[in-house]
Amino acid sequence: MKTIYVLNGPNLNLLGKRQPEIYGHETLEDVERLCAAACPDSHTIRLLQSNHEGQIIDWIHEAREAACGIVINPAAYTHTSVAILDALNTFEGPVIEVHISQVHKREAFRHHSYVSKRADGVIAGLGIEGYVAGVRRVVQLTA
Ligand code: DHK
Repeated sequence: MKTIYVLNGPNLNLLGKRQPEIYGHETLEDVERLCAAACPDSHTIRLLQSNHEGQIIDWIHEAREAACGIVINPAAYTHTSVAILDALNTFEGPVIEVHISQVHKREAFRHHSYVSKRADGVIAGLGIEGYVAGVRRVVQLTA
């Protein structure tokens, strides 16, 4: 069984409650359910969320041994974190970057992503379906 890490950054624990006009009404539990349902028998997901940069980096290090691929919504760390980029650069499998909102339609500071310098695919603006697309892509690349 291959494991896909689905990593989530700050404030995504409030998904469904936080600015639903931007991020929607669905929760991280909904994301987990949809991603699990998108996996064939050969794959499973481990969905994690933290408001702390170092914790996300520790999970990326853990993924080096434990995961076949990573789907990551780094949230605000997308735009600021060289440390998360560096951690992802130590990971050998596919990395798919997901943003629930269409970041390029939003404030200019959301247009730049450090994580995109490593990501094999970038998805923005599909709502939580973006995670499902990310998981499907990792499955395809690691079948
Ligand atoms: C989520 C966040 O929390 C923001 O900081 C990013 C991203 C966008 C999203 O669309 O999922 O800028």
